[in-house]
Amino acid sequence: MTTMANPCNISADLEKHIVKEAPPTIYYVPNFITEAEEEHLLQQVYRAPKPKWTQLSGRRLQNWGGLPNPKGMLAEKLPDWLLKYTEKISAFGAFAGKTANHVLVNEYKPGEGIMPHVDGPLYHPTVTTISLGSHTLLDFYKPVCQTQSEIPQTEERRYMLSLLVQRRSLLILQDDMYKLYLHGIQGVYEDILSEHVMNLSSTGAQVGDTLPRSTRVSLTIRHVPKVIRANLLLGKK
Ligand SMILES: O=C(O)CCC(=O)C(=O)O
Repeated sequence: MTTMANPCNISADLEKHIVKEAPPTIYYVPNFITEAEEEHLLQQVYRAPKPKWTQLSGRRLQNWGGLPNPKGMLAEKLPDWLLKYTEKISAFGAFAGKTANHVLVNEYKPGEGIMPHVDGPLYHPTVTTISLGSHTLLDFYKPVCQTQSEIPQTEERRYMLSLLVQRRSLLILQDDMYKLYLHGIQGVYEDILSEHVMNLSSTGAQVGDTLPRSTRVSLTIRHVPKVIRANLLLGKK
């Protein structure tokens, strides 16, 4: 992909990668990075000291750029190996002219996942993800409807669609796919592709394929609007 001139609008390059079969708006860019870049990024992730990792049930993570919270993120400088990608993705207009300033690194072993959730108001309403090491299947769900109380609103009933997120790809979620619908990853060892996987035409995979999972590392790249700079706290300009 070539970079665009005006980072305030989504680039024409990116428009080509809209997943038209899904509600607005999903961009899926296969092979966004090369194998060499993937290897380099994985090396950098695993080079981080042990205390950088936070172990959760079902995954572990690293926070880069600061810890977002409702009062504002105490911003830390991103390392160069991440800056290269936050700047590149921001230049496509993914954050409406702003530059991404936060990266969450998630590591999922086969059998691990993340519960359905929305990313919420701490972030500019766009999430961009580079995947390393393995594919995953990202599932989307309708929110619980407050007015329909008679029918049990199970996860199964609220399930809407899935995306095959391949290693080295870039995924961008905006609009309703960010704000309204929940996303999650089942903790399974393999994925069997169904007709509910909406981006198959850009993956080379087919309905019925069984894809065993390996360890996946995702770089979740976002913009946190409310930041407190460390030097302000120290009274420096
Ligand atoms: O690993 C992913 O692709 C999803 C991560 C995610 O949803 C999150 O960290 O909130």
